[in-house]
Amino acid sequence: MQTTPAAASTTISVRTTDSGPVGGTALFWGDDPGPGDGEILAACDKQNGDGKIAYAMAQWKVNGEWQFFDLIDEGASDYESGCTYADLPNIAEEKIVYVTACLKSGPNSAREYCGEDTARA
Ligand SMILES: [Ca+2]
Ligand SMILES: [Ca+2]
Repeated sequence: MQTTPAAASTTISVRTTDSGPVGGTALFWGDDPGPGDGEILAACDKQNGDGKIAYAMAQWKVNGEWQFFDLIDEGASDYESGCTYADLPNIAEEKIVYVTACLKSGPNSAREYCGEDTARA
């Protein structure tokens, strides 16, 4: 894991590291635009027909223990680009969250082309 940056943003977009047009992104909102200030994670499949789906993961620590949440965006079997969103379990405000964006060949396939960045809950 990286060291904690001095000032991470509350809203970030993380790109997968594949070459050419980006295959996928992970989005994180540290403050839900709706009621409350909860956190939202999204995976976005940005490329139709490339045989890859998007994977997003968020990790943060509670009392020294790593917490973990992930989701995939299958892009309607890879024929439609878009995003899949999920409300995250409550994360303490200002907590640093590590957000990872990867591609996969299928829901149970290995993670590929992973990019990572940090945000604030
Ligand atoms: Ca928040
Ligand atoms: Ca795709």
